[in-house]
Amino acid sequence: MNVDKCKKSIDGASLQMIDKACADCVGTVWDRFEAQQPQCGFGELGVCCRNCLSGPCRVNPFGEPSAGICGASADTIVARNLLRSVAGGAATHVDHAFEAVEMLEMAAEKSIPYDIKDEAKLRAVAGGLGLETEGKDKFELAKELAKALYSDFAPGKETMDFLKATAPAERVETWRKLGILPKDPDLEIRRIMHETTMGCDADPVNLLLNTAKMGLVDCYSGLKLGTDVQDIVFGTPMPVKTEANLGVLSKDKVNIVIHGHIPFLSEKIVEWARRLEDEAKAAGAAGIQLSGLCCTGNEVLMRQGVASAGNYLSQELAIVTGAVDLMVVDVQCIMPSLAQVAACYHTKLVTTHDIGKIPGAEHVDFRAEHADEDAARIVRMGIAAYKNRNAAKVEIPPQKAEMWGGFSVEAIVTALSKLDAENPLKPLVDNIVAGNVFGAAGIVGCNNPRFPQDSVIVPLAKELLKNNVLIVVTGCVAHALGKAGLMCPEGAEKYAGPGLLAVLRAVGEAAGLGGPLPPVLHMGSCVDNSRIGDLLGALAGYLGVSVSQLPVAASAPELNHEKALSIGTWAVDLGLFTHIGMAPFVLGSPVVTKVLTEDIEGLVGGKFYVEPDPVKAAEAMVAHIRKKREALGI
Ligand code: NFS
Ligand code: SF4
Repeated sequence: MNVDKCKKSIDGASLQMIDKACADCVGTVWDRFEAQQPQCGFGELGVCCRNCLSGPCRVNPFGEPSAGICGASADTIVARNLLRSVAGGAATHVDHAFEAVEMLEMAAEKSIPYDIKDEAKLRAVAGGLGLETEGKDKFELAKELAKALYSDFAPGKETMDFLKATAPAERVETWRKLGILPKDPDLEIRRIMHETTMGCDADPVNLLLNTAKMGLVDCYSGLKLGTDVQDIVFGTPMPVKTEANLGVLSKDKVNIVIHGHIPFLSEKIVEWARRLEDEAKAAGAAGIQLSGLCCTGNEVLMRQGVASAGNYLSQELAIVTGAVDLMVVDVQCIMPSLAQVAACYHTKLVTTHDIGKIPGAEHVDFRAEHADEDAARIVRMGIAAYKNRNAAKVEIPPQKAEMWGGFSVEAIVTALSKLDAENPLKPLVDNIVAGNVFGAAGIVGCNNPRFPQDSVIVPLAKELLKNNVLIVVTGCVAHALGKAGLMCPEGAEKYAGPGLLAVLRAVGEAAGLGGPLPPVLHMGSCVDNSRIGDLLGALAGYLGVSVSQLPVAASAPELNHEKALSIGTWAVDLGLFTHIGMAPFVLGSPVVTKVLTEDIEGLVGGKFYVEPDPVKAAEAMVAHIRKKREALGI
């Protein structure tokens, strides 16, 4: 445990738990990060290939060997590796969304204990796809919608209907001209695996165009599909107040922490935690305290107001408090180390998904068909574990901050309609034109142990707010800024520049929030990045311009997962200036690096920009916004 402690996190609660882990002799992600140093330079440059059994090959971008055994150059290897990673990210979102469509179908057939909660959204999405919505009850229409959505996964289409129905028309035309409109997601992902295998595509430009195509698969068969279907089944989020950080854990209650990504599990856990309060009391606890980590935490925060225990790098630390009785997980971003950390305390770790099993955890085969029984069983396992809690090992950090969530596009439009019912986007656009709101930024993505936890995210956000840039967030960035106190009305008073603050006050008062709107609006989990796309599409439509002309920028300051790469690729496809806090593994290829950070702008309007320093990154984002404002003549 030699890594300087302040190099691990800027969050006091995390630092306290890192000390406790050390005292309890529990290894954490930072110890393992240190054990990996120095990390392989070939890997970091992206020039290592093991796509066939002649390899592994390592190419030297500065000399010899300049090619792998088959002759693949650094450009080929880098582009191939990047494409596989982006396809990996897209596959997670497509699989997630497919599962959501299956759930929609089963809910429509009433064969599972889930309702269809947002009938208005059901009708809007079905209508958008050209389905006849009149004279059908919600279950009948949901069945038809599921069928239509499945058809996007079937062969034979020129491109996915859902993409054509939901992406801005100008963008669809741009993508068509570039030849990157995907046919169907399964075909495209299969083709990428084929294309990147030994002896197929060696052309870095062709590989990069197909990377851009994967960004579209990621959004329109993944993010947007997942969000819309989940809203239909669980309801579209509306503003809700909660709290964030490890201080939300309770000394007296059964603490159940939900971690992963898919709300079909977490929504049921929330329901059963509420229903089994009395059993927890009978076991001697004061009740059940639920909290969430990562994106499933965001899902239940947005819709149910469940508190946030933290983001990616806090997952082990939650258990280190000694107060977590049960952690239940499904898929993605779950460190396998949780089993070892849980074994040092009384914490029960429960896996629930076919493709998310962890040695050392207890597996409950959670199925929608018997979701109530499964969720009740898991909550009862938490209550039983509470009895094993060792008070001497419990230390809950005091930090927790007020945090607001629930800012779906529908919620934002509802709030703005209090200022102009006819034309809800007008007040926002007028304020952008007047310069009170200088522009907007979407900050999204993960933590990464390369950066002290939240150390790029928080200063970047503060700097942008100072410059009157309105911020929307998703994913682990939301937890970071919630913990830092930027996602509540007080955060507006403290951090927003004067122009922005006046607008936040006006909207907050009109919407009856009892104070200014938070300066950082929580739009959800990482699949909910589609909400940011929808908002931008609506603004561009209102102004009659392309999304790429808007005075906005995107950022993933502490990106980690392949999902962040696929989402970032889509953001660039959308025409956005996309800041990332570190280069992905591409620097071994000057061609790939130049295309991603320069040339691609001429094709789609967006590009990647790499900068680890948050203040410099904010300056570049503000400069980009200024350039876009000037081009629009505002
Ligand atoms: Ni997004 Fe969610 Fe967090 Fe990164 Fe992981 S939780 S889907 S990938 S680490 S933001
Ligand atoms: Fe080496 Fe080529 Fe095989 Fe890759 S595909 S491991 S570069 S021989």
